[in-house]
Amino acid sequence: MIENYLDLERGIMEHWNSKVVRKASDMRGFYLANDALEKMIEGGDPVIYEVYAVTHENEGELCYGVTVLHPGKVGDEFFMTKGHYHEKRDRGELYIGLRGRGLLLMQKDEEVQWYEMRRGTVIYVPPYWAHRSINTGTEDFVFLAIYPGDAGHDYGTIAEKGFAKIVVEKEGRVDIIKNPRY
Ligand code: S6P
Ligand code: ZN
Repeated sequence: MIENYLDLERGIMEHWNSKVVRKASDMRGFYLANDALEKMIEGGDPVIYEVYAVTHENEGELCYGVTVLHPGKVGDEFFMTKGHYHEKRDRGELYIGLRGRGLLLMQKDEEVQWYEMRRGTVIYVPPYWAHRSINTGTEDFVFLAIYPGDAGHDYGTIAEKGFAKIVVEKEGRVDIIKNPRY
């Protein structure tokens, strides 16, 4: 498909061929507060985020997708995506904020960086950097991501170790602290 329509105000994309829904039960092991997560799952297993994407698999092609990350917390940690490296590590990505507010957390070896995102923010994720988004606001955090067709996703590395930093609410403020499990 060549042409599409993205409602920039609402962050809704008309056409997509891939929809991924991550519920609380898909996020086991990603948050420090296991008990709080289990309680949430028992209480109805809410959706944490959805991704609507147009995908192509070949080298030279591009994929693009809208992520809708809902607001909320598990324990003190804000709702976040799983986060990943690209399977082909030398593939970069572009993030564009559409709605709400959040953080993009990036990590390469032991180096960690984070960037605030809101409507209009453009972040270039260079090759070799793992990336995770976090909703630090009270409404949906929505962004568009554009990445190479053959990038692939390596979730295992992050699932095992997490990122070196976690994003929590402390005394009503957003705090980026050392991940005690890392
Ligand atoms: C894909 C891009 C995004 C994420 C999406 C969900 O390379 O970075 O579309 O897939 O934000 O995050 P995750 O970590 O569950 O794939
Ligand atoms: Zn990516």
